[in-house]
Amino acid sequence: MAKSKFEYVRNFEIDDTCLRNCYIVVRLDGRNFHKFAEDHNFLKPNDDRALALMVRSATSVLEELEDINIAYGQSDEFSFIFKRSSTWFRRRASKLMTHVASQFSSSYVFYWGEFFSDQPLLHPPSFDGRVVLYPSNRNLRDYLSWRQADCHINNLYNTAFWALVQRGGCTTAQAEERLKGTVAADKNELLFSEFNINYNNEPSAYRKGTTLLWGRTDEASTKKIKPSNGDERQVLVTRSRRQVTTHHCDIIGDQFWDEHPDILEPDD
Ligand code: DGT
Ligand code: MG
Ligand code: MG
Ligand code: MG
Ligand code: MG
Repeated sequence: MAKSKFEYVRNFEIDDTCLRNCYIVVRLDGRNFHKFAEDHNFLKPNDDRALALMVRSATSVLEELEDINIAYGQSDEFSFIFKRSSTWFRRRASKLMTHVASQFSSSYVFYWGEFFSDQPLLHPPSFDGRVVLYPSNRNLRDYLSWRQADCHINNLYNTAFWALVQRGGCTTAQAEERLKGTVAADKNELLFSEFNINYNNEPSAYRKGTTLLWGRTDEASTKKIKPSNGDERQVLVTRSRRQVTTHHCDIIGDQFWDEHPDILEPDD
């Protein structure tokens, strides 16, 4: 087929193939969610509806796209890790990133009403995306540890901050002043001695964020069969189905990785 004289413009497209053997991480982050949370009356510091909607949207990304072995989310962000051996979309970074971002954003809107039944969606949310490549299992684990440590630091701060404001009668400026220069142990102590809150008993979803993995569940159903030499009868059949599973556990230590040896592919 003859090419048009315009065909040459294709050559302006740049190659953004992700380096082979690397894990491809796509991290999304809600745009201006400070304001989005205010506008939609998110509870402080953690809104269960908002967290569940993030997890539902991320689940849709795992279900609809290929080759994502694990995802981790907290606050208004989610990281999706493509297998290092993935060849989906010829590993083109822009394709992977935009598919993740648009599947996530449309799911966030699509499922909004399931989680916020009394709160209308007032304006369209959006999520930025970036692609980062990690060449070794250690680097990937350190990346996920970094995000989970961030979750812990922010949540401990926010828990202490909002306890001071909501229960301690502080203004936000006073709460900020009280927490200035404190380390984790100080915040734990403050929560315990002033508000009788044992931080370790706070919901693990808040403290640890959410990890999504693929698991299998057995689904039972009944099926009618009719043997040639007998009467029709019902039998119970179980089918194993791949399903996204949700975890709020530590992913920094070795235990999680020992328990889930299939997530990582060996370093060469
Ligand atoms: P960005 O990402 O630069 O466009 O700006 P933001 O405002 O999204 O900032 P970011 O991503 O650093 O911080 C996340 C914001 O989302 C933070 O201001 C608090 C808000 N947020 C996330 N989850 C919750 C929640 O469960 N409850 C409330 N009240 N706010 C939340
Ligand atoms: Mg930000
Ligand atoms: Mg944000
Ligand atoms: Mg954020
Ligand atoms: Mg097309």
